[in-house]
Amino acid sequence: MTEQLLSVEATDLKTQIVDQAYTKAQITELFDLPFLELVFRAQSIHRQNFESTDIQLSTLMSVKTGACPEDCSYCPQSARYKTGLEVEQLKPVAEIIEAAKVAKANGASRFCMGAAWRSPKQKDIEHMVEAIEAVRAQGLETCATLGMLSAGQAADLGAAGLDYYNHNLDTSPEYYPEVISTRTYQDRLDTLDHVRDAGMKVCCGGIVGMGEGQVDRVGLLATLANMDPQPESVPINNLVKVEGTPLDQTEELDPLEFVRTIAVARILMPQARVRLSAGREEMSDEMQTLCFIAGANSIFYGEDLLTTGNATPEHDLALFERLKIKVSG
Ligand code: SAM
Ligand code: DTB
Ligand code: SF4
Repeated sequence: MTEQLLSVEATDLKTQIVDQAYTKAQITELFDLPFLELVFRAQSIHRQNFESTDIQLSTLMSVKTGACPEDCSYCPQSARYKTGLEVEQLKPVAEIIEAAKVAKANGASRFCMGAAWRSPKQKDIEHMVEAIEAVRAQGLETCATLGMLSAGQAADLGAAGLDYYNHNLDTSPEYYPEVISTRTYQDRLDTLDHVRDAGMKVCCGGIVGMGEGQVDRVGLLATLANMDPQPESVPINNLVKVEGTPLDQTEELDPLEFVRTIAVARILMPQARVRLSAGREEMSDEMQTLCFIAGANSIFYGEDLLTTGNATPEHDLALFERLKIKVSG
């Protein structure tokens, strides 16, 4: 009897462990569902976890622009590509505070500061600590994306009250070397571990439309969904093609495949804010609406992303009005 009980328990335990890890086969099955079935499932899960009409707004600010030593082949800020970008030094804290005030007045709940660094230096961390404290004092959630972090740097940012750290995996482990050679996938996972250990929330997602296969979108989402805990915030970027970058001639991804990626992300990470991120400027209102139906419930809000344009706030507010979407605090 006890033996039987033990074996049942052991089986249960095994089932639990297996259940926790999403396999790539399971995720591929989701991608392969009829579109309407996939979107229905995503919307159902979305409603179990969020107000169906709620959207969260994050505003980006590039606090240090261009001249980055990394070779990310999608990025206009890499010093290796001639993109005509104007390099800008680290912005003074006062300027960051002013931008945060404007973001808050315009309705954003989170302010995300991005810097074109491989990893910050100690003096950069000290500067960002001051900026984070000041932005928080404005009543905004704070997020930063500053490149790779050591455990100590993550601890300093966490102690300053940084709510979220954004560090994207960008694509699957297999496709990654096609896109970036100057830092490894494992480097990224290590930074994400440091962010978690420092008690901050994780903002981690990727880019689609970089010429990857569906297998790579599956691989990216598998890696994200199998993190324990899962990221609280998952930006899904559609590649913004910038002249001079190696990816500027990449073939457009089928827009419905982009929507599928959002839907699968929502199903796999039911409690995450799935952010419809870069690429919105080129999307129709109807395409964005499909993404919201598929479970996206956050956007980057503001005139610009980091160095490229974004859908305008006026346009976004008009779309929310048409859709009767409510901005959450
Ligand atoms: N330098 C830091 C880093 O890479 O960790 C932080 C800033 S970096 C610009 C933040 C993220 O923006 C990248 O990881 C990438 O996912 C996204 N990104 C950059 N250029 C993009 C583009 N052209 N289209 C879409 N997403 C892009
Ligand atoms: C993220 O996933 N996308 C944002 C933010 N995190 C930092 C950046 C998008 C950048 C798009 C290209 C640019 O404007 O430079
Ligand atoms: Fe540098 Fe970040 Fe751009 Fe890569 S994505 S080139 S690390 S700014």
